[in-house]
Amino acid sequence: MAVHWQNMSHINRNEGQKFYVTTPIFYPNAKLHMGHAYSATISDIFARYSRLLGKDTYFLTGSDENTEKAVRAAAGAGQQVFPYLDGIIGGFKNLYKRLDISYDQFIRTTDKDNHWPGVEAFWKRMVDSGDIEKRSYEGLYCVGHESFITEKDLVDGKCPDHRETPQRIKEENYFFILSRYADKIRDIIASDAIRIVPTSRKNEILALLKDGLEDVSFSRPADKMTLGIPVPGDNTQKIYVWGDALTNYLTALGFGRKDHALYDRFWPADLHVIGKDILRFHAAIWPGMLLSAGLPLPKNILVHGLITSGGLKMSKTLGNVIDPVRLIDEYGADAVRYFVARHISPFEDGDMTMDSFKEAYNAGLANGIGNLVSRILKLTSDHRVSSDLPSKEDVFADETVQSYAQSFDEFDIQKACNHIWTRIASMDREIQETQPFKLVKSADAASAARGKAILSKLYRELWIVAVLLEPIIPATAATIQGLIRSNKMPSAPLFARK
Ligand code: ME8
Repeated sequence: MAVHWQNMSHINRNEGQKFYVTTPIFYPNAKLHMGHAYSATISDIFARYSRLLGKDTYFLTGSDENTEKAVRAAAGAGQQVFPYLDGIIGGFKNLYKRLDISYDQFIRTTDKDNHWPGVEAFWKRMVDSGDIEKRSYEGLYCVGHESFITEKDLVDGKCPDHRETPQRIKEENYFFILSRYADKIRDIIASDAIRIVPTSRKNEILALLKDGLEDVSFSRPADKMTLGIPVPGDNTQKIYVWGDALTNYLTALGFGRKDHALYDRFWPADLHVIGKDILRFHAAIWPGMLLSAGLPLPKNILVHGLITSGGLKMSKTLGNVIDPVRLIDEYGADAVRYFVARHISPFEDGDMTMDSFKEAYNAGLANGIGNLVSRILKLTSDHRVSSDLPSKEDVFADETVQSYAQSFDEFDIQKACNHIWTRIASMDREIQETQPFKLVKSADAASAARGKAILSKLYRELWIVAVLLEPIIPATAATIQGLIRSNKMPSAPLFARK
């Protein structure tokens, strides 16, 4: 592979640039499954990529706790709400640690010091804009959705997602007059002022916006909500889930608090990573809220698909829920990260079974990068061949790396992985075809020199791969970089064959 080193440094060009990436804040009514781990992992990959480019990076995740789901789950577990929440959040953080999720902050919406002031300040801004109105409301309430749903959403009288009959509720609510912003939101999305990726999701939301938007209930009577933030100036009402939850992206940065240095440094978000199930909330309600509050809009929303297992939605009753911790125990964090990055499309639904996981692990890791590292470093260490190693800046200035960088610009992690594994395959092929292991032993000096030159080139090529792997499989990338620097083959295979 031809390598053209240029003086211009991609990394230096990114100095002074910032990148703020968020995951959804997950409900703490059960432990996280593979789907949540997917969102967290791809968000982490974007954060690590941005750091690799030298950008000032902030990565936020958290939990959406002011919900009756959590209260019911605590009761089901025979626990008090707050100890229950602490236990569940401990589990979230444990998974993140095990998966090498390099978040900068974990925001909890029950955090009165860090979250509540910002929600209150945000609410007041919407009130000042005249966009909050108290109304008497009668509707069908789906507990699973934590929202009112319409007759036309129902299938056989039940919510099709939660298979529960909704409750008919009549109550006073504060409404957010979202309908006012429908035209503006449509323009914002059509013009990519907020870029929604992939385009199919952008079109989906544009189609929805064609008919305008309905106003949304943003509070509920305080006596019907165990948890939640009282409406400023009216403690008979509490701010209701989406009005509270979406604001986390700002409150975590100090919005509405005295210390808002992070807000000044990082807002607007560069990337909200979400699943397709919460597209409407992020692409319609959230921009509407920000317009009402007069705050800058996020730049990109990546809407990923849902992970199924054996073609079916993961569900406890079907017994096909994949527990990421179990996978990490058996295969290691990097194997899980590799699988979701390379074998699940970030733009569509993807399937995953224990069998497909094992097959991918053996092909891409054990026989792929793991084998290649042993092969090359065995030869370079035996024959004392090395090469100058390009700095990370120079790696990104290499024109052959541009398609990797471009894939990241398109949020296409899968394509970025394919770039790396194409390089791995072509190095394998080069070894096969040129047989440097024979050449270096040749009595003919010219042949031996040619063998060494090939090994030296492979050594440097392997270094480039190890740099490009950093966001995807960070622990393995660091191990490979260490082995290359000391020119040693691994004492045991990086990924034992299963
Ligand atoms: O919706 N495949 O929380 P939630 C891929 N609290 N991703 C999946 C998935 C699957 N099978 N299942 C879940 C909420 N996810 C709100 C969010 S944000 C201000 C508030 C991921 O716990 C995916 O990111 O139900 C989805 O959007 C999210 O978990 C829903 O998490």
